Amino acid sequence: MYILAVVSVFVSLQSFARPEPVGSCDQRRRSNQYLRDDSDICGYYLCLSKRGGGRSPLLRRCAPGTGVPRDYGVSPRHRDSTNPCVVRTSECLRPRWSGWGPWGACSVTCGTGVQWRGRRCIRGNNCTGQQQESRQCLEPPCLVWTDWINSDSPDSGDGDWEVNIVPPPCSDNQTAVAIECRAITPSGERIPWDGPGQKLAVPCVSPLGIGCLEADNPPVAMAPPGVLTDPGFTSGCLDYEVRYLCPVP
Ligand SMILES: [Ca+2]
Repeated sequence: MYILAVVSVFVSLQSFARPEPVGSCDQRRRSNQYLRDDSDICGYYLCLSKRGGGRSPLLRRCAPGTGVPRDYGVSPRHRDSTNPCVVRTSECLRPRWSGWGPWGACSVTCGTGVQWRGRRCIRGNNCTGQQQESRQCLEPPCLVWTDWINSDSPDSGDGDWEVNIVPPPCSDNQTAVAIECRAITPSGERIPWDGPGQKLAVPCVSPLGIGCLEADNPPVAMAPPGVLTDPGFTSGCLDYEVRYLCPVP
């Protein structure tokens, strides 16, 4: 989980919200062109020619104590060919955080985990406060199999009933999402519950269980002495056991 959390932080740090220029560079212009920073009045974008042709915006910072008018690029009184750092402002002297980036991936794929997001100091390097923050995230519940449960035996004389397990197999009253059943032969071998010759009163269904009435099936020829409680009766039920797939709260 720790490794996943670190990866999550890394992903988050890679996705900081970045300022964007307002508008785009005019590719045909030869004179200077400045674009406003959409998130900060203390910086701007200068359209510079790229090697190989074309012009692209590059972020520049205003001199300390000067800033860009908030209506730069919007009001016609500001021409986009003159340096926009024409306002004197103390705001551009103080360190400042960027906005928070998006939340990173949850540290787990099921159950309760943690996710992170980050921000960066976009003015100076003395921003106070946390660069990252975390929160709890909830993914679909984790699922885990119980141990195999065998709460009844054909020895009891009424067949084998692995239904309505007490106490309930899943903790905190969670409902099992799946069940598996298997049969145990008198020799101890585990075989599929739906093998030939096994007629069941309750087939393997979730969350009920599995049940076999003692008179349902023909006698079990391989039953060893002592398996049957009534000397006059020959049960055909094998001994079943069940396990449940439970959500983990
Ligand atoms: Ca059983």
